[in-house]
This record gives sequence, structure tokens and C-alpha cells, in this order.
Amino acid sequence: MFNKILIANRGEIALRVLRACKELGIRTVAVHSTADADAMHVRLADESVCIGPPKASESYLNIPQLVAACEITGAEAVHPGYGFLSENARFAEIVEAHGVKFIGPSAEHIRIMGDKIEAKRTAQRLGIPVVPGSDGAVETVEAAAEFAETIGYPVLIKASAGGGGRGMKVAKSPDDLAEAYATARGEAKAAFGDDAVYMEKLLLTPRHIEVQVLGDGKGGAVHLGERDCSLQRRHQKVWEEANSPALNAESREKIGAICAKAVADLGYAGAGTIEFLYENGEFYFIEMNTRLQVEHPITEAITGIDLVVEQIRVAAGAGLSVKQSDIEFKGHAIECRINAENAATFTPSPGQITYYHPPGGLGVRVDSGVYQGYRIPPYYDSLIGKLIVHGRNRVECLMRLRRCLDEFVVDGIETTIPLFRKLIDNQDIANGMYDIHWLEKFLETRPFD
Ligand code: MV4
Repeated sequence: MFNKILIANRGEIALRVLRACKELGIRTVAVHSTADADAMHVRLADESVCIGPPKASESYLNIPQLVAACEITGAEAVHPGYGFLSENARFAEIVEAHGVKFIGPSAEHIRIMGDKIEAKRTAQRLGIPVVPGSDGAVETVEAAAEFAETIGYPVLIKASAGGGGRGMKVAKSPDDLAEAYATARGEAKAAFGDDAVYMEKLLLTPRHIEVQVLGDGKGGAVHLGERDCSLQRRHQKVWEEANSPALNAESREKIGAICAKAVADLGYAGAGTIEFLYENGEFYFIEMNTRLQVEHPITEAITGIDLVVEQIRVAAGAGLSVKQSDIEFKGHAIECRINAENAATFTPSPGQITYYHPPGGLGVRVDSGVYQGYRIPPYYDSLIGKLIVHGRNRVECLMRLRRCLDEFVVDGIETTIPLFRKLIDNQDIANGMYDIHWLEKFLETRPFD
């Protein structure tokens, strides 16, 4: 096992990783920008290194500074958390070239999944069902039009270098096609420096369901069931659940087994998430994330498995601590993302937390890096914490969540907590009846007016 790990991240996820390290008896190195000198991850780590000014491009994304911090402290491995450099294949290669283990999959696997055309081709080869679409890149507008006729309108044109909703254009009819195609390529070139695009049939009312996997890097893998992340606004997840209210045990086992086998055959190492659209009882692969995800705690809640511990074990060559037959799904879990934002407008609300009282009790987990008196800096994303509630079934989970939202007090800044107080009283939410468009439609009803 490693003696010392450097955590190349900040906020609640840096704390999350630090806690796993402590429980494994591993010393921790925090890194921070000058804006984060008083952050909790810095306080709780065994050592810390200031790696630059507030701007992420000069600190948390600064590869030479991170490599230097590893060398200075003698860290044997780097955990990238999520965001920042977590899916940067070059970062994984560079740290390993300096004799430091990257806690995550190989640079090759990160690179494949970062290229959405290559990812889809790989998924299909491994037996994962994919959205009906073009066979790879669509090189000309004539090919785009011809292809759209064969699958039928509406179609979606997606940037190969995009993902997470960036670089997508809809064509509803042949009249839209030429413009959508040209705009998609132009925007992809400008945003990613790569104008390769591919096409898919547009699914109109799917859910977003993702399967959590763990690979041992040696041909072994397990799945840990799914998360339903359909409640999103502008491609930002707001509320996630495990299990999905839309699946039964049989469909869970079926898609889970497909994903575990694919990941095993790929020789994948560590944690990964295979994202699907789910409509009319069918799964359609869209992307694979090669990192730990924000919403991983709901999977931990229903399985009792520490995903960060498993990531570290695999990176250290210790293998997974679980086999598929050990994994059971117990009860139901929901995560609410608490952002420092106005709940009605989503305008960021950085500033000082003057009073802080998180909820507690049985089945309650709050992952957060904030504390009373802490000043949220304006330079980073607005996630300040996650409320994760577990119950023996979905009804108990929802009742417990309502109780936690009543208890939660964060003063001095605005947060998204009031939005969750609206959602918990909504009938569609109570019934688990929502798709990827539900939340934006709900917000159009102006629930705060
Ligand atoms: C789609 C789609 C409908 N049909 N692909 C958006 C994020 C990116 N990961 C894929 N996305 C979508 N791909 C086809 N063929 C609809 C979306 C989509 C979406 C997906 C998941 C969660 C929220 C979403 C919101 C709008 C669009």
C-alpha cells in the first residue's frame, strides 16, 4: 500500500479522498491555491503545499506545480478527485513518468473515453447497447443529410471532443440540417480545437441512468448498480438517486452484467461510470466517465462499499476488496447538491458563512468542505456540499430527506436548499416520474414566485 498520497483537488472531494486515506493509514498531502489557504482540506491533511494563485489554470490545473509538490513531499501517488485534471490523459502520463502512481485508469483508457466517437465505437465492440447513429465521424454535410434520411429526424449532431452536453446541435427536419451541421462543426473547432462530429437519433424523453463500475486492471470487474441523474439543469446534475425509480432488479442485473463484462474485457483499472439514456425500457450508451463522480456517495450508501478505498487499492496493486456476489443493493439513497447559488436564479453567491448547522442522524451523510466562518471564494464552482440520505426504501428516504432539509441551516450566503424543499413536496418527484427535461420544465413554472 502507498505511504503517502497527494490529493490534486479542493473542496468536499479533497476531504472525501483524505478521509479514505486516513482510514487506510496513508499520509496525505493537500495542495491549494492562495485563495484556499484556510480550506478544510488543507487543515486536515498531514502536509500542504501552496501551488499557485487563485486562478485554477495556474494552480489546480498546473501540472508542473503538482509534479513538483509530489517530488518535494515524496508522495507516491496522486488522487485527482473529479473535475480539474481527473480526466486528463496527459496528466496521468506525466505523473507516472515521474514515478508517481495516478489513481485512476490508464492514460490510454482516459484518452479513448475522452474521444466520444472512439468511446462509442469501443462500447459497441464490448457489447454495450448504443444510441442508433452514424458509424464514426460524419465528414460532409452531404453524408450528414444522407445519414439523417436513413435514421429519420430529429437527429442530434455531437462533437467528438465534447461531452457532458457541450457541443450538441439538433436538426428537427431536413431544412435544419445544413445549418446545424455547420454550426456544430464550427463550435466544436472553436471550443475544442477539433471539429470532428458524429450523429445520433434524438431521444425525446429519456432518463439519464449511469452504471457504476470498478475494474481491477487485470481482467476483473464488478458493477455497483445504477444512479438516476435525470434531474439536471443546463447539464448540471441537481438531485441523484440510487437505485433508479425506473428499474427493477432484473433490468439492473442485466445492464450491470453487460457493463461489468465490458470493463473486465477492456482491462480497465479503478472506478468508472457508464452513462446511458433510458427510454421505453431500453438502454443507450452515450459516454463513459473515467473518474470518481460527484454523486458516488449514493452508490456507497446502498452498497456499503467505499469507492475511494477501492480506487486506491487497485492503484496500489492490491485488487478489489469485493466480488460481484458480495454486492447487494440495500434500500434507497438520494443526493442533493448544495450550491452557493440563489435557488431561483442559480446566480452564484460566494461569501462568508455566518452560521452553519448541517443535519445528522441515522442514514444521513453530509460531504462538505465548509464550516461556520468559512469564506467561499468566488473563483471555483459553486458546489459547497452534498446531502446524502439513505432509507430502507424510497418512501423512508424521502421522509428522511424532508426532515434533513428542515434542519439544514446555512446563513450568510444563498444556497440551493430552498429548491430541494420545493422538489420534496412535488408529486412527480414523490412518484419518481421524471425524465431529463422535467426539472427545467418545473423551473419554468416559477416555483419561487
Ligand atoms: C442525447 C440526448 C438525446 N438523444 N443523445 C446531454 C449530455 C450528454 N452527455 C448527452 N446528452 C444528451 N444526449 C441523444 N441521442 C439528450 C441529451 C441530453 C441530456 C442527457 C442527459 C441528461 C440531461 C440531458 C439534457 C439535455 C439533453
